[in-house]
Order: sequence, then C-alpha cells, then structure tokens
Amino acid sequence: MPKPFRSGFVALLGRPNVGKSTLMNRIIGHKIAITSRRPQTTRQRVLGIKTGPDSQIVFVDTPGIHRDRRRAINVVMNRTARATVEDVDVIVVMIDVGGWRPEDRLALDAAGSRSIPVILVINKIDQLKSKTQLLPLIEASKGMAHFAEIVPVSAQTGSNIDRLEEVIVGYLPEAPAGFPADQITDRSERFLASEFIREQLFRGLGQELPYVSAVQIEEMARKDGLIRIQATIWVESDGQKAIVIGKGGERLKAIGKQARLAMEKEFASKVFLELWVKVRKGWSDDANLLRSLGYTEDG
Ligand SMILES: Nc1nc2c(ncn2[C@@H]2O[C@H](COP(=O)(O)OP(=O)(O)OP(=O)(O)O)[C@@H](O)[C@H]2O)c(=O)[nH]1
Ligand SMILES: [Mg+2]
Repeated sequence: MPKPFRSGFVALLGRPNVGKSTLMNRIIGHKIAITSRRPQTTRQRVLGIKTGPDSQIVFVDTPGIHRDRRRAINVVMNRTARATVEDVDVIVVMIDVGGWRPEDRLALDAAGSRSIPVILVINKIDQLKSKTQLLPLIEASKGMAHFAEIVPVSAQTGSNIDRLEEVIVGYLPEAPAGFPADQITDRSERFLASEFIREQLFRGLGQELPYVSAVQIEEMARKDGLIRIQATIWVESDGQKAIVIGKGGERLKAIGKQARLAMEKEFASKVFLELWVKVRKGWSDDANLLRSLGYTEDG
C-alpha cells in the first residue's frame, strides 16, 4: 500500500530571536523570511511551503511573541502570532539551548489554547560544547507542558532538521496538497522585495532605528530581463533620515546594494533598485498608517 499523503499547517511560535525564520528558510531552501541578530525582525505572517513525495508542510512563520507594548505595531505583531494558532494542525514552539525564559512562557501559553499536537524544538544546538548539556534541558521541558515530541536542532547548520521534518509530517492529517508542488510561499515578489530592504535596516542600523522604520515599494516592474524597483524607507524624524542616508549617502548605498543582491539571488534576475528615505512621524503607532503599510492582524 502506498503511504497516505499528509498535509497541513504548522505554526512556528516562540520569543523574538530564537530562530523561527531561520528554521523555515532552512527547510524550504529559499530565503522567504528575513532574519537578523535583533529581536522582532519578523512583523507579518509568512507561509513557507515544503512539498515532498508524500507530504506538504505549510509553515506559518510568525512575529516573536514579546512583552513590549510601547507601540501599536507591537500589539499587532503579538496578535498576529496568537491568532495563527487558530488555523493550524500542529504547533511548533521553539526555545533555544539557553533554556526557558519568561518570554518563552508567553509563546507556550499561546500554544496551549488548543488541543492539537505541540512539538518543542530546541534550537541552536551548534552552540553547545557537549550534547550531554541537552539532557537537563529536555528533562526540564517535559515539566513545562505536554509536548508530543521534543526535537533539538540547529536551524543554522541544518543539524537534525530532516528528523524534525519527519516528526512534523507524522502529526499532519491525511489530506491532499493545498498548494501546487512548486509554490514555496504565499507572499508576492513585491512583499519579499520590501522585506529584503527591511532586513538590511535591521542588519545595518544600530539601536532603535530598525524599529521605527518601514519600507514601501512604490514601483516594481519586470522588463527586458531586469526588475526595476523604486522603494521608500519611512522613518519618524529628520535625524533618523540623516542616519539612514549616512555621510555622503554611504549607508543608504550599502543598504541598497545588500538588498539588491538578496533580490537578484531569490528572483533569479538582474535588479535595479532605487531607494528614497522619507519622514512620517509616528507611523509605528498609527493604526491607519500601519494598515496602509500592510500590517494587519490577520496578515
Ligand atoms: N548559532 C545559531 N544561531 C542561530 C540559529 N538559528 C538562528 N540563529 C540566529 O539567531 C538570530 C535570530 O534568528 P531569526 O530566524 O531572525 O529569529 P526569529 O525567531 O525569526 O526572530 P523574530 O523574527 O524576531 O521573532 C539570527 O542571528 C540567526 O542567524 C542556530 O541554529 N544556531
Ligand atoms: Mg522571524
């Protein structure tokens, strides 16, 4: 008898910076979610679709669940993550080898509201000096909640990722694929382009600046083997604008170059990218503006 086909939605939940987006990119084999060393990199839900011979896993990468409630965008991000739980078949809660922190409990609480399998992933095992250090953490985790499985991995090196995929598939319902086999995300190239720019803001700017900036694609068109993109980086003050542009425009140039390289790789095309920096005071705390920039609680 052939194996039954299994498919379903899998939420990735966890505190900011634990490695959710890195894990999704690793499994899909493409950069569809941006990552950085800073917390709160992911702001919107992104699907990552992995189709195999007898399965289709649809990952839902979510913003890290956090305590920061200073701005409207923080509240939207937390709600987005929590709402995801309602529509999935399996939940992956991710912690890292550093052990349980208060914000990890928030993610676990969000997962606990439904009776579906919850798999605990312990990420960043590449940071352990010895595997024996894992055992006490696994033991402690068993006392935190009823986990269907506990799987240690390294999203960065790929260690034990095949095993995690097998475990996840085992908990998916028998169902036909919901997406075509060659589709890897629900997001448009336009969205990915704006995210690749935002990723450089998170990687290239210090302090608070990444958190008070947003990116909007004004124009994006494919023509004659080239993708032309015009985008605006929104910040909240003239001082921030000066920092993003940098001395003699150097910083903006570097941001544009790195973002363009990521786009060329992912879109398999030459890209011509033009960036502007504009000031819009209070965008991150303005509910209407957030909507116009695409930040909605169900997206
Ligand atoms: N050493 C190590 N670093 C990792 C691993 N996985 C992710 N990271 C790093 O951890 C940082 C955060 O990764 P992300 O994937 O952006 O984390 P996230 O959980 O999506 O974070 P938010 O979007 O802010 O919620 C990045 O610097 C990654 O390179 C891992 O397995 N080992
Ligand atoms: Mg993320």
